[in-house]
Amino acid sequence: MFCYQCEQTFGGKGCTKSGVCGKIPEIANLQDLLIYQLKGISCYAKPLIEAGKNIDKDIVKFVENCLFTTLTNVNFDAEAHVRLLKESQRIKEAVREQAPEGEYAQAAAYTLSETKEDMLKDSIMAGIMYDQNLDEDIRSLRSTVLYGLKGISAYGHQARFIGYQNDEVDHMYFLGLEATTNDKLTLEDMIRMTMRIGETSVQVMKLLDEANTTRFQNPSPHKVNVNRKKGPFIIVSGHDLHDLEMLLEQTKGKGINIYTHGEMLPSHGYPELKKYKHLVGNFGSAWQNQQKEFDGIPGCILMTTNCLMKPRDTYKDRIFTTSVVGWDGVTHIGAKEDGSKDFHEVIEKALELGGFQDEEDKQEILVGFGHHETLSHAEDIVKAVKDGAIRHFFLIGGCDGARPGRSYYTDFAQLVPKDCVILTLACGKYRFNKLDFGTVAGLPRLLDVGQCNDAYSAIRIATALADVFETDVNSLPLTIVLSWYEQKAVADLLALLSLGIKGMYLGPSLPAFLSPDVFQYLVDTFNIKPISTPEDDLKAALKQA
Ligand code: SF4
Ligand code: SF3
Repeated sequence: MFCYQCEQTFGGKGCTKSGVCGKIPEIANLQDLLIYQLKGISCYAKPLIEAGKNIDKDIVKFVENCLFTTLTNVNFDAEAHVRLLKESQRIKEAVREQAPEGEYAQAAAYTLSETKEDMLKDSIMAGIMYDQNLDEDIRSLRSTVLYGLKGISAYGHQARFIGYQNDEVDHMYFLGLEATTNDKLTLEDMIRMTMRIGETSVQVMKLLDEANTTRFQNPSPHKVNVNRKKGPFIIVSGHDLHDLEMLLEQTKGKGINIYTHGEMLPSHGYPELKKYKHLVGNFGSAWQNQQKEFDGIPGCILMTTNCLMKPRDTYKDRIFTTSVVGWDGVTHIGAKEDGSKDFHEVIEKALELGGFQDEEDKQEILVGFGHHETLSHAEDIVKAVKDGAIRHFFLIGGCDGARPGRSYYTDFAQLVPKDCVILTLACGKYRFNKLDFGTVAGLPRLLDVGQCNDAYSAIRIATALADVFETDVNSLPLTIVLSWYEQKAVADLLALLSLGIKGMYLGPSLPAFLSPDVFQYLVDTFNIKPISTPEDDLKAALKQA
């Protein structure tokens, strides 16, 4: 196996023996072959799209689901991959029938083997490093495009689940995947494609924002209890608000408390979710602490998306997966034909386990500062900046992870001067969101904008403020400090770059899939800066302002 798609990749270079995430070679190799199949499908789909034809939405959905399945910490179930591989062959043949005659890449011509053993043998040619002669910058950009698409697929999947889709985003899955197997494309072509992936990432986040704010209304400030309450409970993790909504409906009046976990925290801000009185709080801290925090708890956990870690035996019988998430031996709750889900197994188990017997004192944190809420204070914010009460804004956001270098983000947030506002989003916020930052100019100093896809909200906030100040985003007193871990952060980063945002700090380490030349291109074009120390970076950011 060879995988270098996430930040915790072994030795900062690549996982070759087994994934640091727990992905065994069998899964990694099946994922390589699945991506290879998607590339094959895309080779046939591209001329159809170019001829103005629409690709069947079931095929789009399949490709989107497969991409999402291979995202870090999502699916570790070999049989689930074999099922998807078999389906991929059927789909490839169907698209091939419609495609014009012509010369297609090897991935298009390949016929899937019958057995898992043979698939694993075939997977060698689908590996990232298989073509030893491939230019390292092309390999790097192909990987960047693929990982950006994986991130986009996660957001696209969530939006589609509640009935929102966008043809341009849908087409980009195929056009992007085809580009990663097209030997005719030059470095410049691939750079252009990388920026198109960034633009698509903006589009899909906008779509998801529209989907979430239409269905669940615009988030508004809400205090969330982060300590436990007495009684049976279910913890809902991941990003999918609709899964949470279905579970809240099905647990109504059953005496079960629902807690959010990880990236589900911002759901407390949405009026159509916070109206459920049994949505009582947020459990635990960042995803990488789940094995310790879920250990033997007297309740259930539902994983709707990433990040899933290897479940310990002490809770393997009470953790459930849904959607594209999976782990061999863990009960999976599938969707019915109409998209609805029946969570009775989770509910019964939670009641049987009995829940917490004691209650902790309340401790609350504040969420709900999406673009709508934050911009409702625009006038006050602008006045505070003009009066000098607010000196600078820092957006400290992105993924969390287990590496010790990530204390940088906690230290940075704590060092931010009292006359500056901190905006945050995604799960990296767990590094500091339980600290008390107080207020500035009547506003909380720490504003939780939402999940990683709410990078779109941050963009809306920044562009609206830039308009008021009659300037551009790069001239605002704003510094973006990104932490990355998995491929949604890659999509977010590309989105920001495609909008021309410069001078971002990126850490805790640089992506292994960026070749030195590609990284240099990003430095030269976008002035990307690898993080150094919180003290130095903060000083530089405030000096520049
Ligand atoms: Fe390694 Fe990350 Fe790939 Fe897992 S997802 S195998 S940790 S690079
Ligand atoms: Fe976190 Fe896994 Fe990326 Fe939506 S939950 S951000 S790491």
